Amino acid sequence: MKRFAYCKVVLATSLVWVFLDMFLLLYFSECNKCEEKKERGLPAGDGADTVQRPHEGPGEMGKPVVLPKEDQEKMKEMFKINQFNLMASEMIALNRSLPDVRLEGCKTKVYLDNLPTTSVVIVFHNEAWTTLLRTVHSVINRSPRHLLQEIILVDDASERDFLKRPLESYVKKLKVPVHVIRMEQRSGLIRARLKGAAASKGQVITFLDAHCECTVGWLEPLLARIRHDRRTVVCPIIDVISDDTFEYMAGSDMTYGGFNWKLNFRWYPVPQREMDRRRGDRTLPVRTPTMAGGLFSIDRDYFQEIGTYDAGMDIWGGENLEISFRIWQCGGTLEIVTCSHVGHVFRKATPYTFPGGTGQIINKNNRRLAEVWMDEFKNFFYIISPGVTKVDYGDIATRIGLRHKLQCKPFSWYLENVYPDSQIPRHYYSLGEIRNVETNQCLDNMARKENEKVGIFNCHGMGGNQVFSYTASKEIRTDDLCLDVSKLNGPVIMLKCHHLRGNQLWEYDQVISSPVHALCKFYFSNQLELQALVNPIMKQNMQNSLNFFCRTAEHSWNFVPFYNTLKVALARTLA
Ligand SMILES: [Mn+2]
Repeated sequence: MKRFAYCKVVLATSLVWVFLDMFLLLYFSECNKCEEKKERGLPAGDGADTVQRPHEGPGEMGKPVVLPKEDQEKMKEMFKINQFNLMASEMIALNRSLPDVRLEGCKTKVYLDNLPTTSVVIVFHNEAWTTLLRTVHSVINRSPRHLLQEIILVDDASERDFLKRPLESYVKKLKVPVHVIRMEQRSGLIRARLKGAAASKGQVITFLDAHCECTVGWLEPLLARIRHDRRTVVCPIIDVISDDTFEYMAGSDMTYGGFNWKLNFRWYPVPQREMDRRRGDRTLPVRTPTMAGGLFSIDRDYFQEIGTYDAGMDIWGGENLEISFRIWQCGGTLEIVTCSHVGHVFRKATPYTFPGGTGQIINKNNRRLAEVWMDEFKNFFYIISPGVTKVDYGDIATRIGLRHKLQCKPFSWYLENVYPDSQIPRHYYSLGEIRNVETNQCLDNMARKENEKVGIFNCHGMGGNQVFSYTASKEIRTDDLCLDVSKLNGPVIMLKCHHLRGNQLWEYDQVISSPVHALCKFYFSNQLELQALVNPIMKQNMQNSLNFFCRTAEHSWNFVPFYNTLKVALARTLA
């Protein structure tokens, strides 16, 4: 009996101890995590973060600055200097607080301790003091100190005095090394970045624009991807800083980079296949076909290996698509890291002057891009941009040599594997005009925008607005717009191509009395004129009479499009 009582006591005390242990274990392990999270969440800087700093004053927490009526005149005058609201910018603290705009799932991610260090390279030309230094302060305050090697400011021959001595003495006092490098003459973004990159010592180079603001936790997820695979090139989500009020607005993680036939960079919705690949987890990086160009991180040695930038390109423009195509075609990966947010002041007009004129420079750069990387798909660019083929693009032998040396894949591979929803179709039947052979009138997009009617105009045979492609997925598209018949009794309009067929599906059938298109009285042609073509499929399939008919989601409608009986032919116009 006595022994039993003894046992009970021992059992009870040991149980107490077990519970106590478990409690302590849980308590401390939880707390460890908290400490760690706190550490990583906070910037290593002087406390200009979202937690510790008072959130009063103009623009704090990314709030818009609204100027009183009496300042409007002066504000408008100052706006012209940089093409953003300089007056508002000057009212906002250089280390203002910003909201944490990350997805919830991003805030708790933990990164390896041995991330590579980075040099941040910022090119500027006549930048405003406040926007430039707000960029610098946001980098310093929101980057873990041990990951930030240095900041390199490359001055592309600015004329403003405050960007000379005063800038140098200001940045000397900062607690991160900030070097100011000067270009001897106006050289443009591409060459200035190359100079900054050559001077950098970090394992990674992070390029930023000169009017950015980095938010909490922006750097670690970028570096973690490069640590994971050094051939991954990463971009943050680019948030919008209003050029009017400097309000900070979170960018979307549901768009990624593409381009149109004119080789303009454009944002498009992240397609379903990319959501599926990530199993719906929006905190995972998005594979993006192209980058916007202003903000990205790249392993320093890898940047050299894949051929930095095309030094034959001038000033600015096209270099972002060039490096995007090159990364993908030559074995790398390009991602948007959705847990990293950096704001950028988007402007409606450029304050810069370009030696030689913007248009000519961009045409030259884009020709180099098309000639080196795009193979036969360059025809889409040439046919929609009449005149561009006359622009001299210099010598591309070294870039072609680079492509061979790196054994880069063809552009068709890129379209097939990286960008199947591209505006340039991987497979297509025709690229040319759609002509009414009786009236010599052509379908013409009339430079109209999305949601407007497609027009008809005298054929000019110059391409441009009269270029349409009938693609293998049976769309009729002009650039990134598709002919769409979504309205009952309505006109045929141009809508963003959705790749879902439906109202954008155009069938052609050599048998005119096909039962399907009897429902749909829309047809383009009963006579085809087809000349030498880019694509052999075209020749084979389209030498005979060609009728388009629409097949839409609703088979039973009885609509009469506005050019119901238009007779057209497809002809190639590219010289
Ligand atoms: Mn910019």
